[in-house]
Parts: sequence; structure tokens; C-alpha cells
Amino acid sequence: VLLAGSLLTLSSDAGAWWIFGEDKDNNKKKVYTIRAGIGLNDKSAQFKALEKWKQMVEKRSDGRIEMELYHSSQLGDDREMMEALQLGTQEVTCPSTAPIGGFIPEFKVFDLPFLFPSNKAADYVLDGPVGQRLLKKLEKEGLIGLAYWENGFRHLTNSVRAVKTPADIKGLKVRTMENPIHLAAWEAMGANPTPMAFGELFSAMQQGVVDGQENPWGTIYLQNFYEVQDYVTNTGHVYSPFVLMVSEKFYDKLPSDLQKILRETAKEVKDYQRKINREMNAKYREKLKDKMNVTILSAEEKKAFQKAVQPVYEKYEEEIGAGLIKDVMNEVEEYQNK
Ligand code: TK8
Repeated sequence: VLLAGSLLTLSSDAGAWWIFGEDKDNNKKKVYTIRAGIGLNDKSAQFKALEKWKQMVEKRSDGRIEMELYHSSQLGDDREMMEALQLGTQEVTCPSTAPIGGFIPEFKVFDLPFLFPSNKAADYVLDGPVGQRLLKKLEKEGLIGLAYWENGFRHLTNSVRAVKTPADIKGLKVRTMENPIHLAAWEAMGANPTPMAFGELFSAMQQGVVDGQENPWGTIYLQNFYEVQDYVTNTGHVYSPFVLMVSEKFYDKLPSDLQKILRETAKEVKDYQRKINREMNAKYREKLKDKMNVTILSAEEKKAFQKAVQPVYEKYEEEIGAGLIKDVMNEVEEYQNK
């Protein structure tokens, strides 16, 4: 009896100590793992920026956050990864805003063709009150928007012919992102558009399922699209932002000092990402001249494309909200008059 009693004392003591020890450990050293996935490959500015973010976050959190990076749709396409964030089975992704329109209709405002005259104007709107208001709306869908990164101005490539006027687009099977405004814009330009996930695009072009697609210079080069596309035109018909976002389910579990680290570092890396993205787009635009037949439109020639897509604004005014469209346009104007 005596022996059993002392054993009991000992074990409960040890137990108390063990619980205390682990508790202390929990507060100090609990490690949170972030799986961050994107659709582009590891040569993209987006992935380089994720690598930098990982370094910053791991360092500043003193190892309490660990980040695993995935590229090339290894974890799924933009829409699937956002859904995984909602479920809490993935922590971070960075989709184009186009597929976000399926979750929060207001995001479709950025899909309006020829909305932003320059990437600086886009920065001004995205980092300003309207852009931040939209980021906040993601929370309704279980997503925390940390910052806008840049995908960039999109340009048309195809395997059939050089495109100099909207008439040249007639009948081309163009892959679009999964967003009705992109579909409507390409229909208005006379194409035969098909929405498709980014991860399926290369083989679709290779097999001739689609004739063309549109993406920024860096993507066209770094994803080797020139291997299956002969022609590119600087249509620059729309500017695609990226949104770096985290699962709300995961975010809510984080101690507030770690939440703060995520928010702060995401903003810091934003400037780096935009900078290298712009450098890369400029560099690969030049490099593509050795790989493809490049058509550069004059400002005048671009106007014909702009005119062709004008009906899209009216068609989507109600769905996006006339007030929101106006707010964005006013801010663009404000930027230009600065
Ligand atoms: C990558 C996409 C891609 C986008 C597209 O996941 O789908 O064409 O431009 O960058 O977000």
C-alpha cells in the first residue's frame, strides 16, 4: 500500500511537472507550419518573393512559423487553393484577382479591360482606400487578404497569326481565366474564349485545344509558352493584381504577435515583389523577340481594341456596382493629376 501510494505521488508529481513543462513549451516554442502554394513556376517573380517572405517570417518569428513553398499548381489551381484556405487545409495562396471574383463579386472591378493606364496607377488604387476596402471583404469568405502583389499587364499570344487589329482575333480559341468578364471581353473582340485553370494551359496549347492565351511577358517566357505559341501582341488589355492571402481559420489560431509579423512582412515584401516583377516583365519582353513574332501596337492601334471591349463596362456595371467602378476611376484620375 505504501509503495503504491508513493508511486502515485511520484507519478502525479511527475505528471504535473510534465504538464507544466509542456505548457511552457507551448507558449514559447509552438511551431506553426504554413503551406503556401501558387500556380506559377519557381522562376516567377511571385515565387522569388515568396522565398523572400519565408526568410523574413521565419527569422522574425524566431522559428515559430515555418513555411513550406509549393509552385506550379502542386497544391491545386487558384480557385482550389482558395477553397482549401476556407476549409483550413492550406494556409496561404496568392491568386490573381480574376478567380477571386467568383467569391467576392466586387473583385471583378479589376477585370474590366483597360481600367488601369499604368502599374503605378494600379499601385495607387490597390494600396489606397478602395483596394484596402476590397481586401477587407475577403474576410466574409474566410480569407485574410494581406497585400496586393503584381501579376501584371496581360498580352495575347497565339499559334495562328500575327494580331494587329481586333479583326485578326476573329475565331481564335483563346483560353481565359475563370471569370465572366474575361470571357465577355474576348467575345467582344471576336474570339472564341474558353475558361480553363492555369495548370492545364500548356498542354491545351500544345494539343491545339486552344489557339492562344494571355498573360504578362514574364509568364509567357518563364512558362515556356513560346514553345507552343508563335505570335504575341502587346495588347495590355487588362492589369492582373495578385492577392497574398491566408486562411482565416489558421490566422485565428495564431498568437497576435505572429499575426502581426505576417501582416507586416507581407507589406514589406510587396514592394520587392512588384519591383522584380516589373524588371522581369521588361527583360522578358525583350528576350521574347528571339523566340516569337512580336507585334507592338501603337497607342492609336490599341484604341481599336479598347473600343471593341467597351460594351463590357455596361454589361457588368450592375453586378460590380456603378459606384465602385466610379470610385476606382476617380482614384485613377486622382493619380494622373498628382
Ligand atoms: C497562376 C495564375 C496565373 C494567371 C492565369 O496561378 O491563370 O493566367 O495569370 O498567374 O494566377
